[in-house]
Amino acid sequence: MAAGTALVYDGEMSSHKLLWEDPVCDIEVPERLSSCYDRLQHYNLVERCISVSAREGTDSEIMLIHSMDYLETVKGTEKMEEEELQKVSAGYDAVYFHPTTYRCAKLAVGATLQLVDAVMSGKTRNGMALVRPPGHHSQRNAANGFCIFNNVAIAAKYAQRKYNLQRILIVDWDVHHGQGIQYTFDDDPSILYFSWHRFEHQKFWPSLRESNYDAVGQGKGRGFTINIPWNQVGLGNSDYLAAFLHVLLPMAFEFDPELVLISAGYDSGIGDPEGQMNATPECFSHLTHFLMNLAKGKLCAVLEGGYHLRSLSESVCMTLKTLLGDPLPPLSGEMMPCLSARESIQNVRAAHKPYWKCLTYEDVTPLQDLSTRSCQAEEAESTQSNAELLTPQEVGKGNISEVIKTDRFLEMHMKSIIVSLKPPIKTAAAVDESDTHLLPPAVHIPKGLDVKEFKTTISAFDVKLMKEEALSSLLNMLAVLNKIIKKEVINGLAVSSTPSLSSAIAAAHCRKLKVQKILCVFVGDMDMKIELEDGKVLLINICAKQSEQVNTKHNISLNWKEDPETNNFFSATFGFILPVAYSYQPNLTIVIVGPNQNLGKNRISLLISLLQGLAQSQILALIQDTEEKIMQDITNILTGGFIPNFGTYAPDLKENVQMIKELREQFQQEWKLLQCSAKNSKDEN
Ligand code: X5A
Ligand code: ZN
Repeated sequence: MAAGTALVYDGEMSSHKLLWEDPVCDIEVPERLSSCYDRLQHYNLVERCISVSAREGTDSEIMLIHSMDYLETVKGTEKMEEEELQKVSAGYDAVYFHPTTYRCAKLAVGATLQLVDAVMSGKTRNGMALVRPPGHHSQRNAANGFCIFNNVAIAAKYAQRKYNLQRILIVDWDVHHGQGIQYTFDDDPSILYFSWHRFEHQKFWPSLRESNYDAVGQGKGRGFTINIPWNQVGLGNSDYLAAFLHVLLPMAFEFDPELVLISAGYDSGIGDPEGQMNATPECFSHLTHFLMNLAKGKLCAVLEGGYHLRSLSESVCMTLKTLLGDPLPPLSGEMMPCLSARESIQNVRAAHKPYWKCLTYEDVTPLQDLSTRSCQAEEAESTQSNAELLTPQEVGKGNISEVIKTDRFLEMHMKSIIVSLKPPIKTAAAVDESDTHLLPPAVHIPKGLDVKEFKTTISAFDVKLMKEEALSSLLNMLAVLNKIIKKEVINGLAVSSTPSLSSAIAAAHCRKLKVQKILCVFVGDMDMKIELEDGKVLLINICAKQSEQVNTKHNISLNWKEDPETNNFFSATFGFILPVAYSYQPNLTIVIVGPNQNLGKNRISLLISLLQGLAQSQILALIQDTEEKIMQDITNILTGGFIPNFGTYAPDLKENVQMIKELREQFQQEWKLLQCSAKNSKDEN
């Protein structure tokens, strides 16, 4: 199993710089690269990565995407004087050349390919390449938008040829449309290209008709280009999250890529003068974390844009930290996608319905862009202003004083979100003596707690009737839970003969230790004994049996019908469980796996893996002792293993999708990330 994270960097790529005055290009500066690297060093992330050297991309590699003529043109700039350079530059849209541009552009290509090789050869599981000049706008015959050679497009072609890959996903989270990548793979169904971008009804650069949601690809490639046009500035964490949950992830899991490439531009982050968006650095942790569950974790992030140096470098750090497997900071801000973002999401879903099974049973009707109110205005209404702390909405505008404001905001923000020291041990377990051999050696097995210490927690329950064995396993579980709450470990698992009672005791114990919000996910048919009265618990129950209980905001049952043909659970996971969980923002997650669970180990593994994005990755997995066969899979996920393949894709059953749709409608006022369209919102009621 491949492990480790590659970092490809070469300071020489800082030599490419603008020699004359040009207000369009002057934001693409050498410090973009060095400030990222400095920040990585500041967080001691460089030393935790496997360093991979850059190299020059070869002519034939560059010609996987670009014409020989264009390559010769770029080559020719190496010997030019400033005046000539300026002339060549003027022949393209938003581009500058420097005598070292050709060398740097070759290094950017080669660095990207070195990263692909590290990941595809199994030297590392994933990695990031910090490169300049960026690539995603450049085209067969043209430089464009600061981009000379299309690093990511070349990498995709290279990976297809060298490793015989059938399916590659490219996620372009840069705030600009990577039209160069789109043109390259427009009719190619083997590359799924996803891009979101500032669009503003085609007013924003590059102002192309083909950046809109109805550009879905051509010929055989129809459906394999996904564009989310953002028609307003000021979008942020919850809008991006909604786009992932309701658009990209269902399609990406259906596509089932063998490799994920990220065109990782950070001009979609807060404070960026180009993007004018509000996503805070930890948002990129979450986006990265989602994508790490595809392609057995094979993921290459390649730098594109990003022009606010502090925002860029903090976001790069959060991306790399996540690739390294660190727990994720909670996503900040109110989890409520704005109307304009929901319109875009609805339109993309409608445009793609003919091409994706995951959308078959969703009713998505296209809609014209109706919204006129700004997102800032909308958010200002609902966000309480806080005199001490600046909110992202207040700082993300982009002029000089705003740049400094963003610096100050990020200074405070990063201090508050960076999870204090990472515990040396990731996972603790409470299992029977006879099962310890099933656990990897890195898993810590703490000593059970003394019963007296837990008298008050336990006294409310009938533990006196318990066999000694059951009681001691309960105390072992509480020892694991204690370690999670005290942050001595990140997560834990416990085997129990009475998981339902154990979970109730665990929840009671959490409350005693002042854990504010607990997310409990039950998988399997069990009685629920958890106290729900005080709203400190949100319970999601995934069961086969129809329960007669009436759903409430904090107690929701999903009656999931099993279908032997259907090896998936994606509509429930992305369409309901994660939106609710992210809206709730728990401090701790408990997953209880009981008998008759009708999901199977892959789907439970994926669910647990995704839930690690919440509650600073603090999860307790409680497994019924009759279900021990799943213990190793869950341990694998908790200790940082990757998600196995799902096998052939089959869409979720119509009745299951229907049920999810109804639940979404029922709860989208409470749990707002469930909203994936412009209707059913407060705006129209
Ligand atoms: C890579 C990138 C942006 C070009 C903007 C030109 N390019 N106005 O972010
Ligand atoms: Zn960009």
